Amino acid sequence: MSMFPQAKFLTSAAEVRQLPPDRGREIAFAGRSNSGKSTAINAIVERSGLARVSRTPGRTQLINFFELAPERRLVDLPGYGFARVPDHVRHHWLELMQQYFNVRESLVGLVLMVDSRRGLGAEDASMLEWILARDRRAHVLLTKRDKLNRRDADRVLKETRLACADADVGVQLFSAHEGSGVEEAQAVVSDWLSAAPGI
Ligand SMILES: Nc1nc2c(ncn2[C@@H]2O[C@H](COP(=O)(O)OP(=O)(O)OP(=O)(O)O)[C@@H](O)[C@H]2O)c(=O)[nH]1
Ligand SMILES: [Mg+2]
Repeated sequence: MSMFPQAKFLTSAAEVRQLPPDRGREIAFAGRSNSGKSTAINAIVERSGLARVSRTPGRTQLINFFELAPERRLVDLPGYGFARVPDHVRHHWLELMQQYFNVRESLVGLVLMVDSRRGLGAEDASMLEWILARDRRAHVLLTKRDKLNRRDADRVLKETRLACADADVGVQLFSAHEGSGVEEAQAVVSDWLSAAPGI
């Protein structure tokens, strides 16, 4: 049985003024296009069709909100790092993200999806800086772990932990396809969301 049996899609926002009421707690999921954000949300919530999984990277330019319980949300942020996106789209993305990170009081932490074959990039590091500058929590999922052998997976885990060593950032391997690391990620989500509603 899912830890979040009441999970459901709440709303999408293309602009900051479309964000749902800023109450309770929410966790943002961010990462490059195709890094596995939507798949990770589905695995953590244990609902395969909740967040849409796309084979066409860069399609989601919306902030998608999922409600796990009253005033408890997961937020699927639009991906970045997609080469063929026009400048005005990239600019809009940057503005939307900075506004979102700046205004959102209910934002308690960021789960950052990083494809384990690529490792942490400059844009990923910026996302971590933004959230840590606001004194919120951060946790990195090294996704698609099933694509790597044991030695390469251990190496990327070690390198990413080292890169995040200055800050209080959790780093773990994750594979939605083989189900590895899902419980660890669920524990982080449930811990960050667990304060009485209304706080
Ligand atoms: N092998 C493997 N593939 C995965 C895993 N997680 C996601 N994928 C694949 O990676 C692709 C992208 O996954 P999404 O979850 O749509 O990624 P996203 O970050 O939400 O992508 P955008 O919303 O387009 O930015 C899909 O083809 C998934 O099936 C995993 O754990 N293992
Ligand atoms: Mg997605």
